[in-house]
Parts: sequence; structure tokens; C-alpha cells
Amino acid sequence: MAVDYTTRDGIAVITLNNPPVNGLGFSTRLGIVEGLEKAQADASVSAIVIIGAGKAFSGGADITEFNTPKATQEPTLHTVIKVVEGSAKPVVAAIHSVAMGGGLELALGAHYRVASAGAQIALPEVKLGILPGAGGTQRLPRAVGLETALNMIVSGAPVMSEKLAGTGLFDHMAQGDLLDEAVKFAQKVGAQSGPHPKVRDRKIEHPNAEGFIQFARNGVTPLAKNFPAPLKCIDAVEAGVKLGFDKGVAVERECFVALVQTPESRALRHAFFGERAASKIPDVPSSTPVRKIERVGVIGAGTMGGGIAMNFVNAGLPVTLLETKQEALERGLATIRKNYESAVKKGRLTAEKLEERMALITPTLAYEDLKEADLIIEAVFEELGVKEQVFSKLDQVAKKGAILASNTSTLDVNKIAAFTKRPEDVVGMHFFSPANVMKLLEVVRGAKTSKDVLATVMQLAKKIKKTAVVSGVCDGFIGNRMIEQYLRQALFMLEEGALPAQVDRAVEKFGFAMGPFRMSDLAGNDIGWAIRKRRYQEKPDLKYSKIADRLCETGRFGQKTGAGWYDYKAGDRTAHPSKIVDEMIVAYSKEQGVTRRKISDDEIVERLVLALVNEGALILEEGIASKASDIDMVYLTGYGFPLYRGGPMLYADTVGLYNVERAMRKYAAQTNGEAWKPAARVTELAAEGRGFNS
Ligand code: 3H9
Repeated sequence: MAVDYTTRDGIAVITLNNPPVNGLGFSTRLGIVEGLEKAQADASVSAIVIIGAGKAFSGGADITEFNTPKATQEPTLHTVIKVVEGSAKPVVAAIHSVAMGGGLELALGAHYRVASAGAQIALPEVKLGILPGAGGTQRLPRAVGLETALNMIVSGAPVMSEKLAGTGLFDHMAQGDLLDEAVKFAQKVGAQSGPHPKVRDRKIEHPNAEGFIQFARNGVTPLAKNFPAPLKCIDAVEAGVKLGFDKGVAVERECFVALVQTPESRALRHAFFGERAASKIPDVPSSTPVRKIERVGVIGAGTMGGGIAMNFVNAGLPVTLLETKQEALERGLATIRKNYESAVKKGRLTAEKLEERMALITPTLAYEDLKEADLIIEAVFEELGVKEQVFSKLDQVAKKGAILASNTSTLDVNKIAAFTKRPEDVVGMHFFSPANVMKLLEVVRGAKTSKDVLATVMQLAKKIKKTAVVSGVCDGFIGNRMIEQYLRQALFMLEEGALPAQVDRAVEKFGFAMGPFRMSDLAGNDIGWAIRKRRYQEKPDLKYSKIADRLCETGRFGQKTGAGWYDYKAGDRTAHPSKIVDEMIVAYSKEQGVTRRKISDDEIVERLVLALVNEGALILEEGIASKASDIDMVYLTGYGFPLYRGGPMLYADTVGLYNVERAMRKYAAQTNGEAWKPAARVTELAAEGRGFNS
């Protein structure tokens, strides 16, 4: 049963019992109404308490029901709240841990609310591309005031219950057992004669409501950009202020119905579930035991190693940081300190915390000092010989059961594991630069990596607030393997007729944080050059435009040399289109016998994104990623793919795989067509009328 019904000292207790978060799916909604009817019919009951079992009062409407018949099957949440509000016997919501979305809306429909401290109170619908659709935009301003409510609704951010204690939201803050106090409170109000207060009957008090709403709209408009929900939230609240509760609810309803169908909402819900799904590995059950990680070792105090160390220190885990030379160690520590100091300057960290964090780092030059570490991550030079030295050494010094991780972005984790006598303890942990900032962590599963090592690393990733995605072993893993095809297309297009600024502009307009050429200039064009040189050896038949090599031969490595695809002024990262480079590109086309043509922005976007999609499909076919949403999470959290499009694989689903395949065949007929052979997975799904995520 999703809802339990009991009575206690003359009070009916309706307990939401729908783990994990008491989502208000159909059976829960039905259970609440049945409980309320039972309580009305029982003459010995004077009042009703609604409480949540487990780790939440309620996390809100069941998001998995959206756009399915169950979402609108009666009793809808609207009906439930109407029954609660219309109850002749007073209803008390008893809130602990989490009251979010529809959960908070349900509580707002009750006549009284009792809460424990430490509960997260939120209307987070906007983060799913929708707005509160069960009266939240109307009742919350009447409970906590217009300004607080609008901030909560537009940001979706949780506020702790104790912070709202002085508002009209809570009638009593429980100091002891929540149920005991809620029952006592219910007995008291049950003894009073009705009618009992309804939030809907309160007024929205504000000295200049219209002015404040306009102020909020002006602030939100530039931030909301590609997300329609935030402005709709304001519209709904405004309707309530100007037209009253019932008309406000009608506007809210209209906005909800429209928003829930939008691609932006679909993308945001996809990302919500994708993030949670990424931590689930098909053959590693959640019951898999995990190893204790109490001390971490990091080898290499360069930019990467330092950033990696900061993640653990931020989570309170002590780190032993190893370098080969004292000078490098000191430089690394100074960089870490500088990063923390900049956080202090911005007010994000206190000076005490800075010192506490620095004190968690033990610098060393001796491998023996790693013998206590439960996890050791190397971030040394990307060369197999260097990795061999490191892992052979680790095999000697690391304690039994320690996890040995490589931060490699390009090398074969199986080969690295084979440098030890314990390949089952070896795993890839591919952090993205800057490692203390970027959310993505690719966890590379070697052929022999044991399941408990994987389970441990996935759990640890949550602790250090990373989105971890498992990748099998292949060149470039998920992210870099796909980006290589994207970059190949970008270069082909330069050769065929586009210029760097046009390509970047088109793809940035599509929503990417940064186009391929600005990105290469930032990362360093020499990095791609080194990869291509390796490719020319390994895959001599694979076609590449040599235009980027030409650029590198002139020493234009990007921002670090003050010149790359763009020109840069000293101390300024602004990319200025370069006449020299543009002329070089045009000359190169001529040399290759290519007649340059006008390439449309649509073609640029289509070729870049579909290149990702086709490689993503191959990655799924080969089992490198276990599900399409994992690939999307990699692109959303590590490569600046626009969140409102949900990642390349969801984008392909939105376009439709039939159309995707047709576009690939069209490009296959053009120059460099070999890149466009549709992956078998694309063809199969297109034929079946399905998508990657269906
Ligand atoms: C809404 O209410 C609309 C109404 O206004 C109008 C209706 C007409 N539904 O995050 P966790 C699952 S919209 C379904 O790892 P935590 C989640 O997928 C809703 N499932 O735990 C995961 O499943 P699994 C507005 C949900 O303790 C499991 O619960 N509400 C829902 O770190 C554990 O989740 C929100 O947007 C849901 N509503 O955090 C709240 N919520 O185990 C969204 C969670 O299979 N939820 N699940 O992977 C959250 O912010 C967090 O989940 C919460 C718990 C803070 C509740």
C-alpha cells in the first residue's frame, strides 16, 4: 500500500508510504482520498494528520507519470488538495526531511502545518522545465509572502524549514517527535469549532506587488534565455496577485499543461533521471559491498593532480600528494592555496576553512607515504612507459585492497592494469579540467576491474559531488571518442567553405557553451595535433583534413601562445577572427582542389551534432556505454552540450531517428562520406520507429 491509515488518540494518521520519496503517483493520491473519507466517516476521529514515512514527507508529483494517462487519472493532485482543503475535520500536515513540489502543495492545502527543523522546503518544478501545477504559485505567496515565494518558485531552490519558521507557512515547529507533536496539535485544533483556515483565503500582502513582479521579470528574462518555465512562473504568480486565487489557479494550470509538453522540460527531466541512472551499473547490484575510503593518495601535483586532490579535501578526506621534485610539489601546493584564496575573496569559503583544507594535504616525495591510502589516483604524464613506472611502484607500496586509479584520458586501462599483479583493483578515473570545478567523472571499467571497486568509486563520486558515468575501455572513452568525430567534421567544413568564427557562432547559437575552434584554442591546439599524429600511424586510412596541422606548424597553439584559430591580445581571452588564419584556410582549400561553397549554419550544426550521435550509437552497440542517457550525461556535464536539448542522444530522439538517418545518408553522398555510414543501431531504431531512449 502506498498509504497507511491508522488512528491514534482520536486522530486519524494518514502515512504516505511510497518509497523512495513518497511521490504522489496515482495509488498514493487514491490512498490519501480514501484515508480522508474513512476519517470523515469515523465519529471517534476529530482531526487528521498527514505524514510521510521514510526519508521524506513527499518529493512531489511522480515525475515518471508525466505525459502518461496516470498523471491525469482521478484523483489528480488537484482533486486530492480540494478534498483536503474541503475536509470538515481539520487536516494537519506533519513535515520532515523533504516537502517539495506537489508535496509542499499538498501541505499548503492542509489547514495547519507542523514541521521539524532541517526539512528542505521547495517548489523545484522550474528545474524540470515546468511550474508548480497544483496551486503552489497561488498558495505559497499567501503563506510566506510574495518576495520569498517568488524567489523560491523561480529558483526552485530549497529553503530549510527553520528559516521559514516565522512565516505563515508553519503553525508549529516540532522540537521532539514529529508525529507525537502533530497528533497533539491535531487534538487541540480538532477540539475547536470550524471552519478551519485555508491558505487560499489569505491575502497576498505587498506594498508594491506589481512593481516587484516587474522587477523580478526584468531580472529573470536575461537569465532564463532558452528556458520558458521561469517567466511562466512569474506570469502565474502575477495572475494570482491581480486576478485572485481562482483565476490564478486557472492561469497556472494553463501554463503547466503547456510547459510539460515542451522539449525543454523533456530534456530537464531526462537529465534528472539520467544523472540518477548513471550511478546504476547493470551487473553491479546496489547491494554490492563497498571498500572503505578514508585516505586518498594523488600522484602528480600539476594542474590535474592538484584539482583532483581538492575534490577529496573539499569532502573532508585527507590526501597525500606525491611529486618527484620538491619544487613541483611546492608549486602544486601554492596553486591549490591560490584557488582556495580566490574562493575566500569571492566569499565562498572562510579563511579558517581554507587552512583546514590545506591541513588535510600531506605533501611528499616518497612513494612509501602512500602505503596508508585506500585509493591512489595517478595524474602523471600521458605516456604508457611513465604509467608503467608508476603502477609497478604502486603495486609494491600500496596496501592490500587499495584501489589504484589512473586519470588517463587516452591510454588503455587494461594495459595499465597489467602493470600490476592486482588488475582487479585498477580502474580509470578520468577527471575533466579544471578537476575541482567540472562535474563529470568518467569511470573507466577495465576488463578485470572488480565490481566492488566500481561500486566504491561510484559511491565516492557522489561524495565529491561528481556525476560519474561508467565507460568501457576504448580509445578516448565516451566523451573524447565522440568529440574526435565532431572535430573532424569541423575541420572538413573549414576545407569545404566555412571559417572558424562561422562554425563557432552557429554551434554556440544552437546552445553549446563554446564552439570547436574557441574550445581548441583554450585547450591548446598542440593536444589535438599529438592525437592526430598518433591516428595517422594507427589508422592510416581514416581521412582527416590537414588544415589544423598546418595551423600548428606555424606555432599557433591557441590562447597559451597568444594565437590559434583566432588572434588574442595580451592578457585577454577574447577571440578575434584572424585574417592570417582565414587566408590560410582559403589557400589550403585551393591547394586541395576544393571549390569553396557557402555552408549554412543549419548544415554546420547538423553535421557537428550528428557526428556525435553516430559515434554515440557505435559506443552503445559496443557496450562501451550501457545506456544512451549515460552518453547524454557525459555531454551535458563535461562538454557544454546545451542542457535544454538534453544531450546528443536525446536530441537525436527529438529530431527522430528516421530523419537522423536520412541526413547521414545525404552527407555520405558528399565529400568525406566515409564518416557518415550510419551506425547499425541508428538504422535499426529508425526502422522500428524508436529512439535511443525509448
Ligand atoms: C511536481 O510536483 C508537479 C506538481 O507541482 C504538479 C502536479 C500536477 N518522482 O535524488 P535521489 C526518485 S513535479 C519520481 O537520489 P536524494 C529518484 O529518481 C516534482 N521519482 O535521492 C530516485 O530514484 P532511483 C517536483 C522521484 O535523497 C530516488 O527517488 N519535485 C521523484 O538525494 C531517490 O532520489 C521534485 O522535482 C519524483 N518527484 O534526494 C523533486 N523524486 O532510486 C525531485 C525523486 O530509482 N527530487 N525520485 O534512482 C529531488 O530533488 C530529490 O530526489 C530529493 C531526494 C531531494 C527528493
